[in-house]
Amino acid sequence: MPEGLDEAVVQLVRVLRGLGRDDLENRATAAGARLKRPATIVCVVGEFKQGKSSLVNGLLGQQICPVDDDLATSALTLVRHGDVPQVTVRRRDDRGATVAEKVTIEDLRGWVSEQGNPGNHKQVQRVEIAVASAVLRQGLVLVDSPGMGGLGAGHAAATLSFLPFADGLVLVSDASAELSAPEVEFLRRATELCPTVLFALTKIDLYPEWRRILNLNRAHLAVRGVDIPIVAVSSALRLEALARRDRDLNEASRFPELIRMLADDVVTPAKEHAAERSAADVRSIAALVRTGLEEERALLADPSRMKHSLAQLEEANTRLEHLRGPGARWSVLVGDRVADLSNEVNFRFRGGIRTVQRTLDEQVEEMKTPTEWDEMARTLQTLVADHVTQAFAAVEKGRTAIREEVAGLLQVEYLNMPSPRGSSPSFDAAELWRDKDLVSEKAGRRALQTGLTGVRGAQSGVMMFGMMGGFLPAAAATLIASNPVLLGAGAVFGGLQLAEDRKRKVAQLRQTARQQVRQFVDDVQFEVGNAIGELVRQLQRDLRDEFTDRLAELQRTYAETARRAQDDAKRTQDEVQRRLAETDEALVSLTRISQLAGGGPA
Ligand SMILES: Nc1nc2c(ncn2[C@@H]2O[C@H](COP(=O)(O)OP(=O)(O)OP(=O)(O)O)[C@@H](O)[C@H]2O)c(=O)[nH]1
Ligand SMILES: [Mg+2]
Repeated sequence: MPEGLDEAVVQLVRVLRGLGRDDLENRATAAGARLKRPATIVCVVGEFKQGKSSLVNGLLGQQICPVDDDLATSALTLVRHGDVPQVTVRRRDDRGATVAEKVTIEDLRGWVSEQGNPGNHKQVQRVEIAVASAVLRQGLVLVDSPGMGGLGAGHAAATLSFLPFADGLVLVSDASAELSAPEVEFLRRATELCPTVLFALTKIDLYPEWRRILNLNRAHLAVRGVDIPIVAVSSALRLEALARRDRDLNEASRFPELIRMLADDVVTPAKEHAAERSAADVRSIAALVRTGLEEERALLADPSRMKHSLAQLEEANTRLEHLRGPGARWSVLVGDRVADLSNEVNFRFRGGIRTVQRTLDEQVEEMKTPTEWDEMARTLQTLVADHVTQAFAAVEKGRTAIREEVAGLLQVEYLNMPSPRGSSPSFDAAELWRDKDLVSEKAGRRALQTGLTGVRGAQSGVMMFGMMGGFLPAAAATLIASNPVLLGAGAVFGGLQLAEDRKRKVAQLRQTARQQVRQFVDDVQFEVGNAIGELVRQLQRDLRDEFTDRLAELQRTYAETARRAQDDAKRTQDEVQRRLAETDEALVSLTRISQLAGGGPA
């Protein structure tokens, strides 16, 4: 991160205020805010009762998430920093619409726990909590998730499907036993989807043999080639230590080590990423106002060019007016590309799901006893979740590609525009769209292996997650994990009476299984199809807004330069000298700002 970035933002805002550019000032301020608190999403996942919620509480240093010996967490819970504590429950109402309700922290149990909300009959999709906490202050957002036990694969698959959009993952498993094969497999897949994966061995105060378990786990992971940081912690000791303000006990809880790991491996890289984006914003804004000021300065020094220059500015303005209109080529391009993307993603997704269905139908033909169903349901869940992930990842990849293409087109159109001072415009319009390829090294490296490059591109984790979180738990997690179809052989075939005729029984069994598969696949296609449609529409709006805003900034720069030049023409000689000094001073500031923001000398 360029060291003087904070200072660059402050100075830039000052220059912009002097110029009365509130539009750019807002963008610069946003860049500054992003710098202070980039949002970093860390998901805490694991089998039932391993101590996930306790670990989140340990990190927060307070009892926020409900903890219980019995089933506790039943909904995804996002905890972010907020000076005023607040809890928002997002759920579906009776008519299926998503509603957000404010509740108190004391009432939380009634919403996110199995006890207070059995079988999730309140249809909670997600809960968002704001609390004041030191670990969150840097922009960390912790996500507590329901246990993925029992028929684990479904939930695991659903969790994996939103991992490309998280910055970090902590898998929690307690020291009572070694990691199970599914846990190891989950970790292996997670490392392909998420830039930072940690393993936390919990409850070490409870199991004196935890070191042995730790070593066994290390060996299991090594065998599968999973190379991730491991930390052993005790949430019980942590809370005790904080209550007693006992430093040694806090060390013994090993939470300081976990917090350090999160800071070094998740928060710092995310911060660097955010800083790069902010720096790019700062440089592009500085370059834009510099163009206007240089033009004004040139006219102050040589008023004879005024007429020609004003004509050029006017013409550029008219062209930009057209570029901002709905008929502009880039705007049509956005529409076309987004439509193509939507078709392609839907086509692939449907194709993929059809293949899954065929595979399952074949397996059903071989099925002889209800017990085989559990394994098949797991396969079904995993394969479907894979396709869901791929579909969303493809949309995100598409977003990056379209954005680049539009930026390229606009750059060409811009270069064809008349310039007040010569044959081609004097500044690099591409700078305006510069922040495209900012996939951080580490994220890029891992994501590459699964072809997910670009997914995390210009979007921040929280934005993505907000988007995904809005419907993924509904469309994928709920569907994939708790669909009645997949609740196991007992639930599905419980009604199947032992028939005298074994042949008839097997036929009936297969018939039921086929129906279940079809029903599930139809539901997923419907829900996910809708979600993709929604996402794509949003994407189109975002792209249009972004480019329209940039064009508006450019247009305003030209318009104001023309206006200022006309005002300057009426000045006395003294005033001209003063204005020259002012513009020179502003130009010097801008050079300094660009340098502080990591740009070379202007
Ligand atoms: N002694 C001890 N007990 C712990 C520790 N962490 C969790 N527990 C206990 O383990 C039980 C489960 O803890 P939770 O934090 O609710 O576990 P969870 O993984 O969130 O559970 P679900 O959300 O239901 O899957 C509770 O009784 C906790 O008190 C620990 O570090 N030490
Ligand atoms: Mg829990």
